[in-house]
Amino acid sequence: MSGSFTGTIKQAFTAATGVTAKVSDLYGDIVDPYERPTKGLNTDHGLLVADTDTWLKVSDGDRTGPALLEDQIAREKIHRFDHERIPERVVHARGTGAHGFFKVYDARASKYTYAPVLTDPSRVTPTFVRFSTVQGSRGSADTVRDVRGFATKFYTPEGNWDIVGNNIPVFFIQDAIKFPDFVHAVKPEPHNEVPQGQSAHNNFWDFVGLQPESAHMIMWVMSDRAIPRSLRMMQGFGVNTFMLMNAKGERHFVKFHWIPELGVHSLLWDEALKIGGQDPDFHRKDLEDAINSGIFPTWKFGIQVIPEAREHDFDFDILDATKVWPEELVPIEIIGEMTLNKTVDEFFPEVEQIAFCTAHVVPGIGFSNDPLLQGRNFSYFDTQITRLGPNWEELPINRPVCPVMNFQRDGQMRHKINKGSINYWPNRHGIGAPVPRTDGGYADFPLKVEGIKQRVRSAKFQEHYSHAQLFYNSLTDYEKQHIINAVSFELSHCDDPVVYKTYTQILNNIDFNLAKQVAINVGGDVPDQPARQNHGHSTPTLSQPYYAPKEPTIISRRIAILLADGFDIAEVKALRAAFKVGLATTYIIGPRRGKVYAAGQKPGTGEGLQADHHYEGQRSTLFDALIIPSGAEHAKKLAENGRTIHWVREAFGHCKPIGAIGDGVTFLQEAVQLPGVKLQTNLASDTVTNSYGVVTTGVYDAGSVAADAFKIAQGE
Ligand code: HDE
Repeated sequence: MSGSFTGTIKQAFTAATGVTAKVSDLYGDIVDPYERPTKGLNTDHGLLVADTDTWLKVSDGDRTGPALLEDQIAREKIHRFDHERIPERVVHARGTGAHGFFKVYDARASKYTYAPVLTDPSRVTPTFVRFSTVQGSRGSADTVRDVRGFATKFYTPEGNWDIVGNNIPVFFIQDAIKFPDFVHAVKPEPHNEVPQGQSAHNNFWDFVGLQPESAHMIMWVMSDRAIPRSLRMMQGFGVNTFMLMNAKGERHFVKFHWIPELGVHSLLWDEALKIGGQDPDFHRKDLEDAINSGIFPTWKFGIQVIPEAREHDFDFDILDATKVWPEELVPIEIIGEMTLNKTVDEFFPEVEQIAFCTAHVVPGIGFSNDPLLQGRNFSYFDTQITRLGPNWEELPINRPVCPVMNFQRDGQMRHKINKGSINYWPNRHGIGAPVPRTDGGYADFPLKVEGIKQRVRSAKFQEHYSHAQLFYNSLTDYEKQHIINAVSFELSHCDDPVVYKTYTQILNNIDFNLAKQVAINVGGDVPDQPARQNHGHSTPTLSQPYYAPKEPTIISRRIAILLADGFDIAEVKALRAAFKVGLATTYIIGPRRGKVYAAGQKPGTGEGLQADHHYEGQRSTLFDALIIPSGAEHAKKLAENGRTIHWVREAFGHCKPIGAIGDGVTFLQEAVQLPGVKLQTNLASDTVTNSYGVVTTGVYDAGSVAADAFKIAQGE
């Protein structure tokens, strides 16, 4: 990767950049010209409501008689309620979003494009991002194994530009015409609407087994990428190949990239499964909490660029969305960054009504002949008409911040009122004359096209395994093991032997060991030799740890402090202060959601520390790290409690960083007395760091608290 990515964490965003032109556009027009004598509830036609609790009825004053239809106030309330739901998105129904802004560092991209949004460093472009899962419906859980949508709308003075991307750089299919089949196969099965928020079922694995172009994508979806720790810790990819055009009229193929400053991190599968039940809104709340506490998620923006003349220089087709452009061949140039700095005020009009369209580009950006993209350009506009109606682009969250003037008219829910008698072009007044290209009009890229009309895919589109292998080869051993586990989980949920046997054979085209292990786990036919030679290529940039910030950070991490009565208050205070400096959040987990008493403290004296949660209230899965401070009585009580022992064992099993001090170390040792686990501890002296991510210290030194705290949280 080239460019200015340093991995440093920046937190500084001024109030000035906090309110973007789009946010003012959304809220700037609310004016109440009338001072009402009485304030209160109104009907939609403006009537003040005296009683919203009781339907108008015939009554003898004692007993209630029939309700009267004439009660307009009651009827309106019910009518409006009856029609609150709109069709959910056919895919990506479950999501959340936030406002932000985008800036480029300098004009370096002007050698590729004349789009000011990508070349003018003085611009602050408002953005809105919607993150989503794909398979589940609107109410499904956040932490399911799935691709995450990462769709960004840039509100530029030249019009809206949408990058409707995912957190995975490739896709399941090569040609848009296969999309309905793919979505039908992955969605709940038609006869019983099972499963929800999962791809672990016969139909999905049947389809991908018969559609080997999905092999590369399957490797990604079975990897840790599909269970992110946070929406703030995911990469984003435009996936499709777009075009850039510069002022000289030269064209370049381009792919768009988002790289999170906090690094790319995942949950473990066991955590993801449990959080799905414990807190189905985990990601949604995580995004909201971070932004509301001023820890604004930031992504570097990068482009991979290939000059038009080099279109055919690669052993894969650069228009094939099932292939990556390896960074060794095409480096990413980092040209800007985006920050999300405002949560939404109302979910429906912002997150539900935002509507993206891949065909929304601005001058200087255009489309390649990527067959997936071409189909998407048709589909997005079309789907919004079903979901929101033909005037969907007039909705406040969708309307551009630049003026919109054209002769599109009428249709359901038209908001705009045009003046005058002209609604066509050309007209005798010259109203609405198209702007010449040289003066900002959108210029289509001149491109000579010739060929024979036929349903074909080009030769390079026929090769499906080389990039799947490249991805698999590039992973660390534990990432590979996670894929073996994930595919085994999914295929074990398929009860038709044809399905899991076929897929085992597909896997053998990618990696022999992967296929063997999965076949053993799920009852497939265990292969005795690879179906194809491994090309042996790998690239570090496909593995998650590559994106770890260069300066380790605990920013926005959730740290649990496990307490029973009798803990050491000085330690806990010092630890909390140190974590606060690192912008991590600490939570006291205690025997009750009330005061927990330190050694020497008594109830009823005003002493004690307020617990955030009871041991049962929040599980270890919802935290990034765990601290057990000292205190003889507290450690004894923790050791007597099955729930706290489970807390520690579960955190340990999930490889969470665990810190323990003094008596807390004794408890920790007792709790994790598991076969093969021997914690190195030395209660008489300083910090000991175990390979398990456990940090223990016998004597607590308040002077070095900050250093210890950071070490603990990072599990060094
Ligand atoms: Fe989508 N996709 N898609 N998709 N997609 C939709 O549009 C479609 C594809 C993606 O937060 C739909 O407004 C076709 C790739 C995201 O509102 C629909 C094809 C990528 C979102 C649609 C694809 C995506 C959608 C459903 C194959 C990654 C959520 C609701 C040719 C680059 C946007 C909607 C949001 C949503 C069609 C493939 C990403 C039906 C036909 C590849 C992030 O129009």
